[in-house]
Amino acid sequence: MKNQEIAKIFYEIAYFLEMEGVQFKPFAYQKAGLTLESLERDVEEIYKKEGLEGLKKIPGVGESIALKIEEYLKTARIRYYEDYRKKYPINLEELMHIEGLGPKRLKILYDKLKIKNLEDLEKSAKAGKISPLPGFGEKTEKNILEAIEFAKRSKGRFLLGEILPRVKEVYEKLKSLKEVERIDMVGSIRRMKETIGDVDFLVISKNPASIMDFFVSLPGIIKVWGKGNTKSSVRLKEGFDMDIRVLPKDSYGAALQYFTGSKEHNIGLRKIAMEKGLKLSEYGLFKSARLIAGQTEEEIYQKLGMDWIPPELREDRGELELALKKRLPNLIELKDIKGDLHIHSKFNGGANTIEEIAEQAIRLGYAYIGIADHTKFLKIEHGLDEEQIHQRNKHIERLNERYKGRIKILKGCEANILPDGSIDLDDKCLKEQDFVIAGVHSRFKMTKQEMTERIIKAMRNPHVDIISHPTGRLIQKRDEYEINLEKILEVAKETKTILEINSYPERLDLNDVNIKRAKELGVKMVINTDAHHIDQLRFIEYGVYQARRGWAEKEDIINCWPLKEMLNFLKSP
Ligand code: DGT
Ligand code: CA
Ligand code: CA
Repeated sequence: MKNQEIAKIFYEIAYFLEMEGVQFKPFAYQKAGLTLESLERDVEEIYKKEGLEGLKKIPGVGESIALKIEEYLKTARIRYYEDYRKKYPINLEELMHIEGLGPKRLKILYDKLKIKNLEDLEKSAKAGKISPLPGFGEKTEKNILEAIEFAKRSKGRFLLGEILPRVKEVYEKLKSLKEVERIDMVGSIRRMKETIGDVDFLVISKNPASIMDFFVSLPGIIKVWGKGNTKSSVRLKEGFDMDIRVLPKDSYGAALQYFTGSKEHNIGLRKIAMEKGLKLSEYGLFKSARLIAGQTEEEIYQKLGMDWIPPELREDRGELELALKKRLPNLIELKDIKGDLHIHSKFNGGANTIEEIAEQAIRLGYAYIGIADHTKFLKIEHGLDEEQIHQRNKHIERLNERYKGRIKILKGCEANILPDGSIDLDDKCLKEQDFVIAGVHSRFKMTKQEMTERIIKAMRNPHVDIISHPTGRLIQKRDEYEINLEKILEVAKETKTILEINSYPERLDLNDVNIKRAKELGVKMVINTDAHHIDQLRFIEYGVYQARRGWAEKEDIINCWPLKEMLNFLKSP
């Protein structure tokens, strides 16, 4: 599927246009990129079936963008883009993700210092050549160096949400082969870790050679690291590696257990086996030299006197002890989600109308949705003021008449927690909402004490129900803000403030460890998508995986509850 490749090009075109200070056009390319990136249908299929007209029906795709998609599908390049790349021969992929370096600044760095990549950037910053440039200064130079460190640390790992759809595609292709008796994803991708180093597959097959041939010739492979009789390893053009192993049926369960990991979990499990006088390896569970379990994972855990452990829990964070006592949590599942409370509509610059969002939510089987538009302080996101919110609410009330019995639309907002902890809307407006989400969207670099007090003050505001993306981290881009999370959890419990598990692939905030801690303290959470486009409503699965990794059960997550129960909790002081 070429959707992601084209989306990436559009984002880069938008970036080049912004470097040159072009108005409006960058937004159009960004929007097209966003749409393509989250589109479930394959653009190539659309084009094959419906031609240029079909492309133009994709929201956000007009004539000129459709022509560029066509050009790419036909020639594997887009001349408009190639021209920009010649004009600015810089490694955008490396540089555009450096926090604090926008397109305007990147252009200055290229024009004045010929900075083309991360290495150039680091050299110049270390030599103090950046601070004297107009609009930069010493503080910016220092921030750039910090951001470079961050980029280096996270190199070589990929966001789960970025690669999972692609990996599932490969999985389905392999699964459809008649020679494949069984196939599983293992390793970190089975544990649904937020970032993935490489992707691992296990297969049962009577004809391993044909599987190896098929695997190394999958479309999109740019390098074959190794091809053996039962094991191969490749790199995809998206940049990540995939390993595959074909295994005998008798030890498949043992291999499944071993290669799922984590390494820490496996070490703990082997220790338990040893204490029982048994030996566990990737080939099976043995008593002396006799194999006593190996075909399935379940029988291995069972012969060790334990319950089977869901892969998301296998991080050696206490799951082994609980499995021995047969007291593992009853983890939430995707099907438990009854609604999504953090959706941006067209009112604040999102891509879709509330009607479109409601229709999509009905398709997902939701009982309720919450429209949580940005509010006025956030000008770049077209935040709404009190009057606009009031008008929107009247619109939602009319829609609720129309959708009665099908879905309930809740009136909400994602308001801003200002640096002093106050909220950027008046009380009358806040009172008018079914629920109020509040989040930090500015001044990220405060001291730990200041930031903690800022968020606590918002939680103590009687109108605030939910704190969005509570730690503010962006995976591989920005660390969490300095906060005393333990203190925030305490106050959340006391004030019955709900903390969000934001499902956006680069947020996943709260993360697994923090979710587990929140649960221990009895803090309630909500899994939201923060969707700006209806196709992003499917991100909810990533939030659910993260919640499972944090041991969450239905009672911990308010949007697993029926509407009435959830509203009661929101309304309680
Ligand atoms: P990743 O790829 O970095 O996201 O993480 P994993 O967990 O997928 O790690 P990977 O691909 O190196 O190995 C897959 C699994 O194989 C890993 O989760 C556990 C198992 N494994 C690999 N190497 C070792 C090892 O040295 N000791 C043990 N006990 N298990 C290992
Ligand atoms: Ca792996
Ligand atoms: Ca591997």
